[in-house]
Amino acid sequence: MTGKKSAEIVQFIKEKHPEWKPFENQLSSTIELLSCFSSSDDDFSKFLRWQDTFLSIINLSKDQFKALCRSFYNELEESDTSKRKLKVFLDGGLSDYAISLNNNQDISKAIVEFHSELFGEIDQYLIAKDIATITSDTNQHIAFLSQAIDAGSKVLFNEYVSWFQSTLNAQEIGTQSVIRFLVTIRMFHEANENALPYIDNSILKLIDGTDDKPEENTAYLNSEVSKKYLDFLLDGDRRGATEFIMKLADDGYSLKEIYIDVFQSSQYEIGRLWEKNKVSVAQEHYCTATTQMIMSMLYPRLFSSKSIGKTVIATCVGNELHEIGIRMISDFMEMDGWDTYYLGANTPTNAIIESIEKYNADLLALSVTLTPHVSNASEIIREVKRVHPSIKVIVGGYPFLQDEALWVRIGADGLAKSANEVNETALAILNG
Ligand code: B12
Repeated sequence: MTGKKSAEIVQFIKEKHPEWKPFENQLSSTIELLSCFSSSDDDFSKFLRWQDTFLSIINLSKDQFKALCRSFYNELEESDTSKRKLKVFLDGGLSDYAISLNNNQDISKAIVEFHSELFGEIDQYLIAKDIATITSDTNQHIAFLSQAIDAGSKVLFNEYVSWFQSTLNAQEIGTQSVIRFLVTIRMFHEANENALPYIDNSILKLIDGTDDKPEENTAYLNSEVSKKYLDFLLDGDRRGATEFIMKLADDGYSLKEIYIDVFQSSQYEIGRLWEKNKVSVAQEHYCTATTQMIMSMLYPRLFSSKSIGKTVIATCVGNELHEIGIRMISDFMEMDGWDTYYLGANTPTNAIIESIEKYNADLLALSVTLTPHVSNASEIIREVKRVHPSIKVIVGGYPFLQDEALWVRIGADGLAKSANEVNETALAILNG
């Protein structure tokens, strides 16, 4: 806030004000946050309205904070604009800012309005995007973050924040925008004691820089064939991609290898490139559609000759559109001798229950990719087990790869992290 870098300010305080030494940790956070919020002239007065929130985040009392600001004040030149701002604060120009809203739609709308009012002029993210995009982004953020809280998962909460950070950073928008967003949403959750630890933990991680994502990760493409396949896709060469895979299959690559080493790894890589703003939505759709088409062409090759006499129903939950994972699960189980009924995406709970009855299923396989759909999985499991107490449920998908204890909390009987593991885990579940 004084124009100095935060490390210099901390050093300055430590030298001139030894009384602040015990608060060394909070000092860095304080400075970071202050510089985050007060980088324009009129912003500081806005910041004052919600300093309580901020103080609780850094675990400093109001009196301690005022004393800290007074230390600053005495050291500042008259010409420094921060001096004027600090005077407003030290003179007690504070007001409470309490907002109570009930439904998610209204909360998202209010968050966007308030966030824009606070930071509209200084925040790169708010400057770069139009209001419709910000509103739809905020809806998504709220859906993911509130569901992570409902699922009791700090891992998923932090994972989503880190994903948001990574997508913004890829567009040359700094992490401060994420911190500002979290501080804004925190204000809307002040009465929600359940939510605060998640938000605070995440803000502090971002401030400390402990949540930085590794710069480049190309580990998803771990073989020459997967690299070659992805090149075909990114070049828009569907025919080349198809011929390449058919030749692999003819040359003796097993379907399981093709599915995991080529299709899955290239899908993960496309997701990473999309997150890093290196491929467009259209490219991602093209790659996914091509892979799904080739999977259908391979389908006639995958039936197993011997049945193990077990039946599985495989489906996505809720509005989940990510269906390749569960399709692979179903195909692997088919190859391992299961009778499979693949219901795909968007299947209502009563249709799942009817299918269990109709096909006399032993196992239900549920796939979730997006965190907001974790609660759908948990509801389906509860309902299905109420109607069919003996049915076993195996789950998998992105949130379960992040938070390895999640499957237990939602009442599933087991988790498989990839199609390679599913047969063994599923049989272990059925054998109790
Ligand atoms: C393709 C894709 C899409 C396609 C899906 C099309 C389709 N027909 O499936 C479309 C375009 C619809 C899409 C949309 C969105 N997507 Co998308 N998508 C992807 C992408 C690139 C690939 C998914 C995939 O095919 N994976 C390959 C399969 C084989 O892997 P898998 O699902 O993990 O499955 C394996 C295991 O998890 C496990 N498994 C999975 N299910 C199950 C079930 C059981 C029972 C078991 C035992 C095991 C198991 O076994 C599988 C096989 O080994 C991922 C990137 C990624 N890392 O996955 C992003 C990704 C999942 N998408 C993402 C996002 C944000 C979205 C959108 C919200 C974007 C938006 N703002 O519109 C929407 C949401 C749409 C919706 N309502 O569902 C993010 C999620 C980020 C997060 N933090 O949660 C990801 C990670 C991309 C990224 N890196 O940013 N997406």
